[in-house]
Amino acid sequence: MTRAVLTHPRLVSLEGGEGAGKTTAIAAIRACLQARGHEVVLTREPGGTPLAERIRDLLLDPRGEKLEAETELLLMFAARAQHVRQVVRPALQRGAYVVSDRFTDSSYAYQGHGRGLDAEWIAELERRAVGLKPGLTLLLDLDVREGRARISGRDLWPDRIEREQDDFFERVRAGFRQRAAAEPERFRVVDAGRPPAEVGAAVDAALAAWLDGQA
Ligand code: T5A
Repeated sequence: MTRAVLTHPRLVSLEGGEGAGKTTAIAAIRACLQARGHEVVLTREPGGTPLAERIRDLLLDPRGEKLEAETELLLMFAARAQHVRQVVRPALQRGAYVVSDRFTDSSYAYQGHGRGLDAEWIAELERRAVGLKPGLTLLLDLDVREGRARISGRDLWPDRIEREQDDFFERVRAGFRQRAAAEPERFRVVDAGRPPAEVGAAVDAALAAWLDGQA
């Protein structure tokens, strides 16, 4: 049986490479939606439920045995299946906006483009384990070295994925940009190389224009 991936207008995702400023930009998204009187649920991937947060810990812990690319992909989707059923769908059903710091596009970019896993396999997991995609995805696009420089001052103990080399993150960035070009109605690309206040204003403007277009 073919399962469809439905686009939900109240599911908004924020994507980007390491240190792109997602955490900072999410405040602008919440403020914009709340100013219009909407309930907002902020969440993140991998994570968002107690079990999915435990899977996140497994995924990001740099210690122990090497995590194979296939294992990494399946753990991302195990966390996502739990997150979608326990948090995302119930919130959408009661009328809230769900703003997710990363969603399935990260699996296409990191595990697909970054690790080289088959996009059709990821699409099959998306159809079977997720079944939903955001109505709006804000992609914070940033030079790889600049993103890494931003987080290098913060992280004394980089996580397992942050330890990858620049060429991995260049493939991830190209993957995000390719997805944005393929789905221009869903993606808005924001230049994240500017000061935080300017990035926040650009995120706010992109979201407001998109919401006005929905009305
Ligand atoms: N992952 C995730 C996959 O491989 N597949 C998947 O399917 C999913 C869902 C965890 C990791 O999991 C991977 C991707 C990740 O490697 P994460 O927690 O979102 O995902 O990890 P990061 O992207 O690494 O999160 P960061 O916190 O590092 O980045 P943010 O949230 O984009 O950046 P933020 O806002 O914390 O800012 C980073 C630093 O930069 C400064 C901030 O003050 C902060 O110090 N900063 C700026 N500095 C200058 N100018 C600006 N405009 C700035 N904006 C922020």
